[in-house]
Amino acid sequence: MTPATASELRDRPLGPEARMMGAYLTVALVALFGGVVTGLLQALDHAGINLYPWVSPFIKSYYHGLTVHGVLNVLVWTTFFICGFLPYLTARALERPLARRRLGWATFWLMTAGLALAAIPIMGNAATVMFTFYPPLKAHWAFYVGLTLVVAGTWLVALNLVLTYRAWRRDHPARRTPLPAFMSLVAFVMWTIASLGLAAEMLFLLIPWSLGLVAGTDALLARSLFWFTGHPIVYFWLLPAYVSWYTLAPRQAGGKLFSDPLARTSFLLFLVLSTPLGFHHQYTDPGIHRGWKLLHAFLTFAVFFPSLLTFFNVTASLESGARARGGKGWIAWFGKLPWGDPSLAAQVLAMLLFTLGGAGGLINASYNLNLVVHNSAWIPGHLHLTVGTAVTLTFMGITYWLVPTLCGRALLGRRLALAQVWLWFVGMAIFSHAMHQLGLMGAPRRTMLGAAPYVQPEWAATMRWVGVGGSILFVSSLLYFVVIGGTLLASRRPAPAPPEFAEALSGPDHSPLVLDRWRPWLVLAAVLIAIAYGPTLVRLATTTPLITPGLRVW
Ligand code: HAS
Ligand code: CU
Repeated sequence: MTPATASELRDRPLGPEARMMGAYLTVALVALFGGVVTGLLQALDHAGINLYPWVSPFIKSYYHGLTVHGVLNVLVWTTFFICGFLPYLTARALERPLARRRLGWATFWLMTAGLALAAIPIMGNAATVMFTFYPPLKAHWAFYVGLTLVVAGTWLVALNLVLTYRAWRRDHPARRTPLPAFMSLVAFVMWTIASLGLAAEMLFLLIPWSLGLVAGTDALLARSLFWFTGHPIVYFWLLPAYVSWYTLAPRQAGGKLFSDPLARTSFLLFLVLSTPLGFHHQYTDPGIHRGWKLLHAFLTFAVFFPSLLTFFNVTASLESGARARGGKGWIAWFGKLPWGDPSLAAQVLAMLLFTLGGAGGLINASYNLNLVVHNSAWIPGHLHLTVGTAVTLTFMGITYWLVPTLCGRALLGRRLALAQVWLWFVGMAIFSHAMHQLGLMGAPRRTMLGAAPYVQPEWAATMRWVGVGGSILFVSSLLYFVVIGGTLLASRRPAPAPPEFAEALSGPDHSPLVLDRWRPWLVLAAVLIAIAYGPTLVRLATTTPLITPGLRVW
């Protein structure tokens, strides 16, 4: 079969890659819906409104709802969106279909089956362990097995991307990999390395334990393996948003990508630096030497750098667009961005809040300051600016061109979509500010504060703002589903062409060849991981007795 050309792929909205994207997106959107509904209940609890008795046939407790919220939003919405989106963009960028289409569909069904398996105990309140599932909290085995199947599915997506890239490379031995395909590959290769920790935790600890094959487990070893994956997973969510910020948003803004080589550099730094720093989630855990924790702190500061490169490069790219549209001055150009386009507005607003979330990340990463914020409401404040806005609002913005492209109908309700993205921005600013502040006042995270006897009088006003912000976010989500649903069901106008990939002011041919090589970066990543994790993981794995019994506290 001859590969389809880019224009064929584009003009054939329901081509195979697009259909697969549509399938993943459907699951992702259903998950997001469940996630935002449970989120509202939590925010209202903090404002003193307890709706849990009303939903008790479905949601048995605050902690049951929190598990549903976390799993659906950060694990399912993100992962399913990404597994559809990056292969779809890669096929467009390489101007060829995925190497193994049937493998692609088998992967989708494997992941969906895994999700369904995990959903049974989650909905049945037999896996109320939150999205981090720290033992000794113990879930039903189907929860662990189901999530493991989802992770195995992501590896098959990676395999398909690598095979597609290799076939393209055979046909184009001398060309630089097109940027969107290169970035998608980096994201999936990084994730494949990073997910080994979670796979080990599932296969050697949690699955045998939940099946009763071993008597006990160990919290520290499990947490260490979890965070081996749990930190880099945040970049697995973030990098696809970056792909859009680098390769599509500049064009949507009417400009060009400032520097292609700098963009590649940033992604290669993520490949090398994303994994060896998970101890920044475990500064307070006993049993890990503080020297290793300090090393992970320094490496966390290092992985901050590729995001700074992104800040610079993306801002310069947006600026080129705004100036081409008549923008002037040092700052005033910002107003000349095409703010009437909900897809771009969503992404730029996501960037603005992410700037604050990134600064907060640096505070979390600082070994000593972490003691002030760890396990406090500050941390959910941080994660809602990052995965809850940088990623989620960007993905929503992407769907504002993607859904029309997939269904062939123009977006219905552009103004409603604009209201939606601004409401998300405002709602999240209020919500996350209140959460950060509560954390600094000492309020714990992951707690039904509405029922806590130790709530301090000075928390009360801020807790109400959590409810206000959460309610605005919920309204924004409803508008989002109205716009998407309306487009699918009621739009009668044909869809405009999807955004083209941005050209670069400084293009790929300016980049040194080493930026299109894989081996040196993979070796460097492996060496850093071995140094940062090797001694601790070997010691824990060889000396830890697996004797802790499971707990079910819900
Ligand atoms: Fe984080 C905890 C440190 C980024 C998600 N993080 C979490 C948790 C989650 C999460 C879910 O070191 C909670 C986990 C749990 O349940 O326990 N995080 C960081 C650092 C970064 C960071 C240093 N986090 C993320 C991203 C996430 C995410 C991204 C999801 C997608 N985080 C931590 C630490 C903890 C933590 C500790 C543990 C805390 C504890 O004690 O438990 C950095 O990667 C951030 C870098 C970001 C920047 C911003 C760059 C800005 C850009 C926008 C450009 C803007 C433009 C607009 C162009 C440097 C790229 C124009 C703007 C103009 C102003 C003109
Ligand atoms: Cu982290």
